[in-house]
Amino acid sequence: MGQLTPKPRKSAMTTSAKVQQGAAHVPPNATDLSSVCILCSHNCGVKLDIEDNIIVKVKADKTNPTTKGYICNKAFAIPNSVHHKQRVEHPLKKMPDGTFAQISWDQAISEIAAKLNHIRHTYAPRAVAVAGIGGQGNHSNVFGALPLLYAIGSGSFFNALGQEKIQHPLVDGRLFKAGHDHYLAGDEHKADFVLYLGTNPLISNRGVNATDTIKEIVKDPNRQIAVVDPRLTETARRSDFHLCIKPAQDVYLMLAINAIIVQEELYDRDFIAKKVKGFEQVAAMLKKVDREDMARRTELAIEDIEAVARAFAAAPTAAICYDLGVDHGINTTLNSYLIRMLSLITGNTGVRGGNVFVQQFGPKFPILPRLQKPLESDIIASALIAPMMQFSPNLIPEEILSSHPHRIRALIVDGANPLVSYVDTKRFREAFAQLDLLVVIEPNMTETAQAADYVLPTPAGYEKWEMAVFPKDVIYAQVRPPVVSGSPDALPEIEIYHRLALAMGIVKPASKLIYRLAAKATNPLYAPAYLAAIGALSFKGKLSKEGVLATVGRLFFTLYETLGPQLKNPLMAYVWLLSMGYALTRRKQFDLQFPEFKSIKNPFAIGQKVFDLINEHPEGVVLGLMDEARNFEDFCHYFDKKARLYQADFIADLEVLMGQEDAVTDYPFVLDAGMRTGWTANTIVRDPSWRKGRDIHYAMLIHPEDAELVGVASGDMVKLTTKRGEVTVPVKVDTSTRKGHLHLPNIFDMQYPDPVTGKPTRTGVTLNELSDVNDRDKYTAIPALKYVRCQLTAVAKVAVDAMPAEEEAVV
Ligand SMILES: Nc1nc2c(c(=O)[nH]1)N[C@H]1C(S)=C(S)[C@@H](COP(=O)(O)OP(=O)(O)OC[C@H]3O[C@@H](n4cnc5c(=O)[nH]c(N)nc54)[C@H](O)[C@@H]3O)O[C@H]1N2
Ligand SMILES: Nc1nc2c(c(=O)[nH]1)N[C@H]1C(S)=C(S)[C@@H](COP(=O)(O)OP(=O)(O)OC[C@H]3O[C@@H](n4cnc5c(=O)[nH]c(N)nc54)[C@H](O)[C@@H]3O)O[C@H]1N2
Ligand code: SF4
Ligand SMILES: [Mo]
Repeated sequence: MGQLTPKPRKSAMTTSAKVQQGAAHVPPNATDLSSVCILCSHNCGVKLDIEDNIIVKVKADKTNPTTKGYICNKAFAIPNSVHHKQRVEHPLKKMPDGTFAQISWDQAISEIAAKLNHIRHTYAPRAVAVAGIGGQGNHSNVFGALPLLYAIGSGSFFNALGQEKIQHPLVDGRLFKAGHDHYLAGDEHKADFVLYLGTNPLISNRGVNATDTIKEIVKDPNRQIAVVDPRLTETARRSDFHLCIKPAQDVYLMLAINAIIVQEELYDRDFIAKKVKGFEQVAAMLKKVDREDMARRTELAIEDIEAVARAFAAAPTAAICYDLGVDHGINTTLNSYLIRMLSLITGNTGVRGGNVFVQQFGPKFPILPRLQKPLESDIIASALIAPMMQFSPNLIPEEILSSHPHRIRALIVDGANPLVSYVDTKRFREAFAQLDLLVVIEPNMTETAQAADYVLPTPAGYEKWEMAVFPKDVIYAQVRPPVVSGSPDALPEIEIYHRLALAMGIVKPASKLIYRLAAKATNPLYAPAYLAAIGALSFKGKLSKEGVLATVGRLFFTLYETLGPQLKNPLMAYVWLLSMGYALTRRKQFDLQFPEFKSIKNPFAIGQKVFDLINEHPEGVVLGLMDEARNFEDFCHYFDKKARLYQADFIADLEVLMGQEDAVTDYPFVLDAGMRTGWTANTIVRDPSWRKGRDIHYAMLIHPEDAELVGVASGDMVKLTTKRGEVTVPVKVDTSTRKGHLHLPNIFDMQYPDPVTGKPTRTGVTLNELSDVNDRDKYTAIPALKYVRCQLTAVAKVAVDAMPAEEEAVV
């Protein structure tokens, strides 16, 4: 049954008071405040001007040490993401009649804490789950949400990376025994040859300052680009080779390219001898691959594939950059494997200009023990960025609907909008209806918030202290202060989790001694004593994996409670811990950037230096460099520093695929359900007025011959049907699209009040009414959003006054 809720202690009040005070003290007018753009993971540095507490101007920040003045058009939508009509201002509770009532924080926290305690004690800790965290640029919530799960012993963690990128660490874990704190990225800005697979960086800005990088490559006669994409994209137009592949056939293309390199002996013998184990077994498979048959499946000319394979192998350095075209395709894990195979056999892994292991700021921290397997599948989790294993959000519905007593019953959604952005909205709605508790932590009244039992308001990423921790090719940190103040009744996520932890009774009160040590923690002589004290307080004498995790969880909360109030914002307590951990475990990288501090021996003094540097540089600071000569060895954790190229199950799967043909289906078209355009930013900007021009930005691209076949012209509506649902969308006839292929921008329908009538109005397409939670990768459950089979039928022209406002313009 529910546990008693301890009374809030004095220390907690101190921290909370400080948080709120911080928000209130932002000056209403200011210019050139350093911040970042949170609309994609590139996190460009920006300078913001503020008038009357409104962001009025966004400028590129030339002083940001990684993006150096780079931005794209979307940055100008930052104000729209903050100042709009759908903000949540107070804690809300769903009433029996379905409306929301405003409640106090004390009521919200004590009721939610009692329910979470009841669920974890009556059923199992894993019945409490978290979905979301992070998003594109507000990552501070990780320091609250994960400790809460750790402290109660739940491994039910689902994150956006789990639905697009966890196949990368899964494969890297097997091939290199790599940890969570790395990402194997194409080093395209230094490469002689770049293979872009299923990505359109000129629009999505993937990589390092993509537009500038691509311009430089195009200008240089000695560098080349190959693009594999069914569409003649903006990036493909700039390429030397465009392989206009049949959708979802990348696995055959990659088999062909690897096979050509082995069959023609174009591989890098020295590199393989030094760094690769298992090449012979893989080569034996590749020698048998029938390249002509692979070409037939991809609908590419074999000569074109050979030209790309040979150019890749011949280039002094060659990088592979791949993204959703492959990640959200079918066979996503096998493709990640084949991509690493190509990089390894051509000697391009861990090499500048090839694919390098990049990392984020923080300590070299081992992946925390795996706590659980899913109840309903064999899918395993992987850890990426955070040391905790995460699952694909695709598993959430079945883990809620399971008949197992330990099924998920309470879900905290924080930094995600599952009823819009997660796959298979219908299935999610069915599952959410079976939850005992849905809590949504949000700055905005989203579709998921509407379905919640409690909505907890949190400041937007420009109204609180924040940071973003995506890996880059330098070790980099930028912690940004708020630039505007939001609702005085909103609380940063870390404060919300801390209050929950107190109310749930999962943290012990800190002694006066710990407070005294905390007051001196920023003195390197006292830092070890403070860390030892909070470690000892958090440890409950259990060395089991649950015990270790719970210690970590409690330590994070005690740190927040005791060090947080000493610093200019409680978030800085975590930054301080990361700084210490970084200095203790990655000194080499720090020394490469700051050779002048080599003589300082005390790692805690270096940690304090790191912390001070972050405080002094709200525009961001480079804190370390990769050791270029040992990049491979630094991240390949096998004792002999050799990659394990041969993976028996992957090879067996590939052999099966080579013997299979495409299944015949009733759905003749392939839909790319989420193309990035200059006017898409996931679900972050709800107010659609940032999209300029008269076009319908969410119109679906269709090849001219297909349009003729269906009997539609640009601006006409079609009914698009999949096995899961149907939508009616306008089309745009587009000659760069491949026949049989369709692209819908990832502009979701997030109903927003019309500026004149105030009536909720369509803003996009309910894309995930079309997708199926079961169309997923067998290793990771990553959804095949780039391969949604569908049918099209023309919709009879509708009278203009029956059309929603935005569609009138084109009919
Ligand atoms: N402007 C903008 N930028 C963004 C975002 C945004 O919303 N807007 N979102 C950010 C996020 S979260 C992400 S994950 C990234 C994604 O960034 P990208 O992956 O670069 O973007 P997409 O447009 O989703 O897909 C890339 C390409 O895959 C191609 N493709 C489709 N099917 C296939 C296939 O079967 N094989 C191959 N080889 N290619 C295929 C498409 O034609 C498309 O050109 O963008 C980030 N950047
Ligand atoms: N059909 C289809 N579905 C897709 C995709 C696709 O291409 N097609 N792309 C997928 C991809 S690659 C991604 S990355 C996901 C992204 O989808 P999600 O994981 O849902 O993430 P976001 O769209 O970034 O937005 C998350 C939510 O965070 C809220 N938010 C903003 N700032 C803060 C903050 O400071 N704190 C908190 N707590 N919340 C905040 C926003 O209001 C928004 O509701 O979508 C996926 N879904
Ligand atoms: S949306 Fe544009 S400006 Fe914003 S972070 Fe991404 S690339 Fe930079
Ligand atoms: Mo993404």
